[in-house]
Amino acid sequence: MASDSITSKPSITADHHHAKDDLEKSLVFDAQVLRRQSNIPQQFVWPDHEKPGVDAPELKVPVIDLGDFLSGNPAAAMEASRVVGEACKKHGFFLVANHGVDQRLIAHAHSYMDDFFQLPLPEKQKAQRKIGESCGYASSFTGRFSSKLPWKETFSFSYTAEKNSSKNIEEYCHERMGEDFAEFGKVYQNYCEAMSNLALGIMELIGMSLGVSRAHFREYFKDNDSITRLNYYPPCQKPELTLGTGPHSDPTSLTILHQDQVGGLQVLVDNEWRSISSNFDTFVINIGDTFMALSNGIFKSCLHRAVVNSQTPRKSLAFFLCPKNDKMVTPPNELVDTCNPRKYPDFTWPMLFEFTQKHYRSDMNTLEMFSNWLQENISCQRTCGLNPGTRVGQDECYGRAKMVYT
Ligand SMILES: O=C(O)CCC(=O)C(=O)O
Repeated sequence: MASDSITSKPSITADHHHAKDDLEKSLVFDAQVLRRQSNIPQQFVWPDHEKPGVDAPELKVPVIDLGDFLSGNPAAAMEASRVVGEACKKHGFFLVANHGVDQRLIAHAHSYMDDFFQLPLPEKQKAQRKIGESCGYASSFTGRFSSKLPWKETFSFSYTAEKNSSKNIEEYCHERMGEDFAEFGKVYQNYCEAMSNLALGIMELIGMSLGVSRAHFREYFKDNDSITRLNYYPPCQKPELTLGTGPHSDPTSLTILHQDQVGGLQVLVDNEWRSISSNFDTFVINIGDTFMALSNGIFKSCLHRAVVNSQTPRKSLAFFLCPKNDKMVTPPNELVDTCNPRKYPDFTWPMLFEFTQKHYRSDMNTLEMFSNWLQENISCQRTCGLNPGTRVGQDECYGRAKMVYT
């Protein structure tokens, strides 16, 4: 999950709202116009060391056939969990096939994306996402950052698996986009439900592979408060200068990505960018920072990015599994001992989310920076008696990195 995933030097800044104000006045990412321009605005040009190279060799990631596991075969579950464990210790990426998600639902989710992103900009902006929110439309991140902007548009939804709140995406779409979007909202509500179920199945395999009970992480994520993001990458006439999504590790727990046939996802393994080829029949799964903390650092959350091309728009749908908002992110006892002591402090997902939205652009160091920041705030809390993030007028208590923002 690129936070939207533009990297910065690892520092916590307090004055980004000034740059933001200037930008809001000047730059608009209207994909219908920009996709044809032979020169791209400077804000989208990435530094030389981060520009995409020529061709990234393919990364062969394991394809886990979930068919037998889902139909209850214990030997298949053992074998699948072994392969999942190996991949998650190495780079955190694997594919799942025969996943049981209705292909028609996936096809609908893609076709409604085409309809939405082809709308004129003012129509899409009816659902404009505000800074700090996790829902809505964003045309690049022109309102948030001043450089290294991603060449993409996104539409994000919050999803909660808790019973009795099952219609939230439908309601949101209806409210922001109007009655014509009722069916659109229903498709993504159903898609999120399917993703949440799939994620809980994968959590069983992950629990087995880590040597905790099969039910542990399934139970932990049962009431997940997750996010789905539709990524739309318009063609770019200078694809060698920019990135669709900048290098980042996902701050969330587990990502289930469905990409169309165009391709563009790349993962950094052994210091080399490698591509993950697209296959409409599979989902790409990766571990995020929150799960890295839950596994006490045993599973890796790995740096990835997306490149763009000059000809064809590209779409991907990302479901970011997150714990229920009030759940503490703390590893099970089985994963902590004297040889493998606690690596990260306890936190809740909303604390990490807020950190990535207000104080830090997600990159490969997010979890480490967040842990340091939390430790500082815990000691500050002991001194000043306030919880991290407590508002005092317009100020907030953030330890040594005291933040002031409006
Ligand atoms: O579109 C892709 O392939 C990657 C998307 C991604 O990394 C994200 O949305 O965080």
